[in-house]
Amino acid sequence: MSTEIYQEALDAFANPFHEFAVKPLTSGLINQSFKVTSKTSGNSFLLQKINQHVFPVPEKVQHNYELLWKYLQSEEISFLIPEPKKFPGDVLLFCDTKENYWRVFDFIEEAVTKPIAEKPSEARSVAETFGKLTASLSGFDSAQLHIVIPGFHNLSLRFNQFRKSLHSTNYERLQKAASLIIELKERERYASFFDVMTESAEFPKRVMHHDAKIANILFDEDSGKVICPVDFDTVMPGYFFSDLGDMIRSMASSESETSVNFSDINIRKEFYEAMVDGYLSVMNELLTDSEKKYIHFSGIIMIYMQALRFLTDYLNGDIYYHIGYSEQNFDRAKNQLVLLQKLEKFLIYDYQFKI
Ligand code: GN1
Ligand code: MG
Repeated sequence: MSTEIYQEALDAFANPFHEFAVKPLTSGLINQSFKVTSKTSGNSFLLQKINQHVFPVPEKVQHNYELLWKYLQSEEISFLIPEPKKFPGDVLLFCDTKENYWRVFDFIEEAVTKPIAEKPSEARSVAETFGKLTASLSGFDSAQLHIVIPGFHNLSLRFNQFRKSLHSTNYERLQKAASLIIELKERERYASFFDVMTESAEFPKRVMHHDAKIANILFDEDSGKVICPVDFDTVMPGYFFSDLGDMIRSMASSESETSVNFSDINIRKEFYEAMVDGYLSVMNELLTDSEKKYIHFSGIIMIYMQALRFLTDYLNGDIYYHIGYSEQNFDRAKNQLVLLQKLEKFLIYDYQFKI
């Protein structure tokens, strides 16, 4: 009898007498995913264990996805998202005897993901795609969505969590992080600016993906075209800068977020401009004047937030993000801080930006 973590869920979803090849997919930092392929038919599906430390009520995550799926189907909006598959009993979630929660998606074949954008046109189409997601859902009542992680992209909250992590007793880590801590503290004004912005009616809540990095886009292996976004766990009402900001974070950078070649991290102007242009080409009508005026804050807010989150987790002892090696959260935070510094310089010189 196999003791693999996924076995019970796999048996519940599929015919236990069939043989399957199961391949772990390792790129996510939160959930555990497996590509399962039937040895008989050759067809595959995606089996995923929801991280309950991050999503304590998995039902809420699945409820949100079902709402989105149904809305996008019923409105006949041509916006593709992966089909959620049901377990016997017509349910979207399976709880195994260890109280792990599992779900299944249609597996989209001949698709690839990328940690970094290869050309500006690619960055533009990703920006159009995430823009279209929000635009397609502009008629959807976002109040129906569960807030799966309260304050998820609230920069002040993230700053406060960072401040608390400074009380850590891991002195070795505090010492190693000393210069990063100073740099991040010096930028507290971004959190204050975030508060001012989000208190104003000029910054309305919209349906946001909240993890709009390029790694969450499937591309067609042959044509290189965008197929669809994935990872909708954090779709919630939020502010416009979340998605554009995560795109800038993951596509304007010349290095991926896992890179430790810190001196090679730069802002790629053509990619940056392609994204802002692509996003506006879809969202221009929906955005308020203030949102457009402050559009260049998007990257600043999200990169700063990610640097805070990675360093907070490092100081807290790696309790949130999966890590591949002991100092990875430190390296991730440093990567994001360097990127933030490069973006600040870029915006000051190229956009006469005042920060
Ligand atoms: C996490 O879902 P995943 O592993 O792609 C995180 C995002 C971060 C991202 C950094 C729920 O994304 O907020 O931006 O890592 N998701 C959650 O790559 O915290
Ligand atoms: Mg995610």
